[in-house]
Amino acid sequence: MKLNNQSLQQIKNKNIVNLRLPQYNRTELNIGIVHLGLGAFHRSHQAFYTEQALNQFGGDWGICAVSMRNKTLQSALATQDNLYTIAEIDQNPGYQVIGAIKEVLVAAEQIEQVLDRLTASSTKLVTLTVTEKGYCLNPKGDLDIKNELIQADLNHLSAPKSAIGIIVQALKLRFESDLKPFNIIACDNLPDNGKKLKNAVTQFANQIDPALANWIENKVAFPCTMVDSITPQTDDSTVKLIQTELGFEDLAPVQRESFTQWVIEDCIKDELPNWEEVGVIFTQDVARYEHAKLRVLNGLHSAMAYIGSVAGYETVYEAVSDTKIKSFLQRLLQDEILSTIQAPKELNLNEYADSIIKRFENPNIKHYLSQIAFDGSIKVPVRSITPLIERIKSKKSAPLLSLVVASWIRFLRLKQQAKSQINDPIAIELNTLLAQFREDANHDIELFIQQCSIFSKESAINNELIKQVSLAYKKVLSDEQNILNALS
Ligand code: CS2
Repeated sequence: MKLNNQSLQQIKNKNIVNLRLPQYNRTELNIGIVHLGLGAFHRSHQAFYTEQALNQFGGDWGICAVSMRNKTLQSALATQDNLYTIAEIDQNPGYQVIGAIKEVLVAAEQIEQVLDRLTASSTKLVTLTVTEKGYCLNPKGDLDIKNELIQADLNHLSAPKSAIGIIVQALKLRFESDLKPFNIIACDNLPDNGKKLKNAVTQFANQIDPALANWIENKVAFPCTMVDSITPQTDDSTVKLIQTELGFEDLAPVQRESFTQWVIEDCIKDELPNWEEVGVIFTQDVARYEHAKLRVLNGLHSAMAYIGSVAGYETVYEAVSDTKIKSFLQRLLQDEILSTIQAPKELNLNEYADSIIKRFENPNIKHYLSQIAFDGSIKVPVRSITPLIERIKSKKSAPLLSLVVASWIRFLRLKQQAKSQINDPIAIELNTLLAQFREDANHDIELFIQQCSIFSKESAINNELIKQVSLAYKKVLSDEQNILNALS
């Protein structure tokens, strides 16, 4: 039996205990949210919270989910009326069929429909998971005007390609027809995500019409958020699991841990889905949650991604099961990271850190290190280089954070030497720098830090960075075959 509107009743009749199904009348559900960046994370996280709110309170908060380019998911979901299952794969697995996504569009091919949806008066909210690079920012956090997509959109805004261009064009059309704007919720892992998005959107708008930029500045809320739930890419094992455990075919399920958290800055004055009643935290203090999560969870993830990959591991579970890596992560937290975090009052940082390591130890989740290792030039500065620089500024050394940065650089060098693809928005620049390496730690690290565009040009800081990261890189190079010896 295939999952779709028709089979839902039959599935319901099976009374499967650990399966939750939509509780509302889906045919009457209208769309109130447009989501940009349809991927596994949106479906496992924001769509899940919206589904909980619909189940308990109803409301016209159906989602139009927009994939920026990829059509695969659209085709798979179309065969099952856009229904799909979330498999929570902890010790006691739980399943939930999500009905909140009513429509799926592909921006690269259906831009008119996307803009129609965004300019419909019924659209109240836009949410966004376009990954860090989708914000098209330069290292200073401003809109990267030189970015190819931004250039293309500035020249041809009626058919925008970037998320920023799409948002501005939709707001422009609403502005011109005197329609209230929508509010925009950034849900990617970057600090001050809402502020950065607002910056990018208003700076883009300013290039085409300062009055529009001013309207956006004053009328659109861009709350900052912290999103969390470990969601590895879907693979065949999830499809099989659902077939065996639930007895139906779902070609587009998502898998994630059962833990999930969403913290949203409390600044939207307009109506929202009843998210607060289903566990979303609304607070003025989102920056602290974000800070703690980015440095602990994402920081450790990146540390494992590079150290673990160089050591030959494939998944987070494999990496954290190595006692040398686990004890390194614990020391990294205790000695260098936790003291840089201003946590929210209600959060016990030590307990939070322990609970995150436990989440990594979930044997059922196959989270590939290669997935986390993507886009290092955007992730590593936020997760490891900034806390390292903070320690340098307060005259403290940070050999362990330096080792994470050194492992990232080593990971890149090994890729470049093997001529395998570096998945990074600045891959060309990285490859050019890496090609000049000589396996001499002082030379290579000085070159990298002095020339790579992600580093600022503050020479005092860079000199200290070069010193600390070179030392770590030397350790990594000295036992090429066994990076784990560098951890002790
Ligand atoms: C990961 C995150 O791929 C990555 O960079 O660190 O996707 C992480 O799994 C999520 O932020 C967890 O909430």
